[in-house]
Amino acid sequence: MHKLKNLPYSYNALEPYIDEETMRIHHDKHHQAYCDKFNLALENYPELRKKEPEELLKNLDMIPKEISVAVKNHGGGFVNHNFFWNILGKRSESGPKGVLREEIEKTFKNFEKFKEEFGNSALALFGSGWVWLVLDGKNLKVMETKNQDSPLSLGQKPILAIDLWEHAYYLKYQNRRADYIQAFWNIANWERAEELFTEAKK
Ligand code: MN3
Repeated sequence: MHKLKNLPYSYNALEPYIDEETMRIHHDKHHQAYCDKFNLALENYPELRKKEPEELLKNLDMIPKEISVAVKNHGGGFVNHNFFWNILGKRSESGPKGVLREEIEKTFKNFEKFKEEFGNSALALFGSGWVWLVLDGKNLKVMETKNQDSPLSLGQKPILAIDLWEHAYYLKYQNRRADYIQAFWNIANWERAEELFTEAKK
């Protein structure tokens, strides 16, 4: 059985950018539901249960047909949110400092241009989904995924992500998605992103 981990910080740690109630519902209800339904899908597949959820998402074509949609949706939701909690938290207004900064400047010209592309993509996403900064082979790029699809299923290595399901922001921001995206820059954990980038480059 996969278990839901506690948040790596308190529920109110991201205030005022993400409110405590949103974090409680998002983690304890939504994320828990993905976890439960993912476990349910794997109930009769002890071999698959032993594997890391990320491995299953990287190899969706190997998953038995009768559970592949459930693994994609609920396994995706489980893994995406594990990623998301850890890429939030530590406030670093100036953005990344090390090798990731250099690579962002190389790819997007400068940090502000990167924020613009990521933000525009997040604003434009239609329906529910995510926007990511990923390492695609040797290059950084901004991409979106629909629903709970994981970039891992497309061979991409995630560095940063924003959850654009309404459950991630609606209590505080209602229809003002742009304000939520703006707030995100105050709580993006660039130290973690640097670590992920360094790891992904290996
Ligand atoms: Mn969510």
